[in-house]
Amino acid sequence: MSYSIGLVGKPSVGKSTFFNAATMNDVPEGAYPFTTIDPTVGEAYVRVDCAAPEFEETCTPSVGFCEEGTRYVPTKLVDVAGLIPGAHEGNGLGNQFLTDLNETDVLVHVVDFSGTTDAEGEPTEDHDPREDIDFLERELDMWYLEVLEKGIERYRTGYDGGEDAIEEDLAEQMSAFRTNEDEIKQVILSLDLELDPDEWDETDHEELAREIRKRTKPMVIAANKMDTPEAQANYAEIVDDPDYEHLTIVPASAHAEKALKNAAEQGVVDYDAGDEDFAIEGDVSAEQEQGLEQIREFVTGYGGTGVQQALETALFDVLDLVAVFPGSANGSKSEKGVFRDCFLLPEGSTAEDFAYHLHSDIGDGFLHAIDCRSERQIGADSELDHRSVVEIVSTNQ
Ligand SMILES: Nc1nc2c(ncn2[C@@H]2O[C@H](COP(=O)(O)OP(=O)(O)OP(=O)(O)O)[C@@H](O)[C@H]2O)c(=O)[nH]1
Ligand SMILES: [Mg+2]
Repeated sequence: MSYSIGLVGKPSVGKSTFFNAATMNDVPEGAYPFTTIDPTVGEAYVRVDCAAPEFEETCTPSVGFCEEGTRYVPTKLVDVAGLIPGAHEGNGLGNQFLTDLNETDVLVHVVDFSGTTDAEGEPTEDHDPREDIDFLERELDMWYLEVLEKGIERYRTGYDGGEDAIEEDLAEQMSAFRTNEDEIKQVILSLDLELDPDEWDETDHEELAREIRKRTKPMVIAANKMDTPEAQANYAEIVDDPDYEHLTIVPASAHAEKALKNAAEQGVVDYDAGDEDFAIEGDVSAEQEQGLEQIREFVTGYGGTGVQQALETALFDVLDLVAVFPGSANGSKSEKGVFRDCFLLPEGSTAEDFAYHLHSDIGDGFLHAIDCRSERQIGADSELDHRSVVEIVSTNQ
């Protein structure tokens, strides 16, 4: 299974530019709203320090690529159309886009931190990016609320004939959000509510919708257009605002990432996605050099262009995934393609989960696993750390 990251936000914040920079695709970008209409799916990458050098192996990735000891593990990236206020009621391009979001595991909310686009993506000045952060959360919450209320209705009318528990009806109604009865029940209890919707008021409905949204649509904010002084000023102010402290905000410039990747393709700079600096190596005009030096000031100041960092924050910090390499304990000599694969699994995954992830037959025949670094046997229940190298011993190899 590969994970999917959704790029969301109001029109003209730079979603497509971000998408193109991350995937090196060519989706139209434009300074007008709704440049993108259909969601576009591409392959982006997250970086993992490759384990192969520790084993004096070479690495031949089956997917993605490896560059000087860094594995670039593929992830799906979806460029969604812009959301405007009232999308849950069908405004702008409406509900379809909310539905597209359900196909994703985690969201990167691209926000125009420069404040030069209004709520609908039209040019303006001094727009407060906080309004956009609030708006997107509110829009998603309203959408969840609508579906939640349908679930309550379903419970009240005994829609499917049975005497289902409330969490059962809600989980069924909200199944597209990838939630389940246990999670719904946990959320209800965590808000100190009864397991009886007759005891809930409108505020309780809203809180429930919000809490379920938070759990099922975890989010990173990409503070985009940080190459502009306006965005830098807004960023400094917002990361200091206690009301926004709980958010994960990554400063980013999709423009800078794209410029550096283009320059790297032309052989003008030595730059790999996510690097915090670059070297100019080709012949450049004075003008080009000046442009690159401006970008350098930005990337060295913020620790990269932020595009790669936002994707990695989404998968490793927000979704808490770990990367696991299937290995071979006795120093195997490559025939098995020891460092072909690198899988992303939820944190807390055990050796046995990993076996099932490889193949259900391997899981069914699971005997034990071997931690290839220590060459020690590990049991079915041992949890795997990030960058584990594990061999599975199964009766069904
Ligand atoms: N300064 C600056 N401008 C950017 C950056 N990223 C995007 N832009 C500009 O912002 C405008 C909108 O970019 P798009 O990528 O088309 O925005 P979008 O969010 O996909 O817009 P819709 O498809 O209409 O929803 C374009 O003029 C881009 O050149 C950035 O990092 N810095
Ligand atoms: Mg777009």
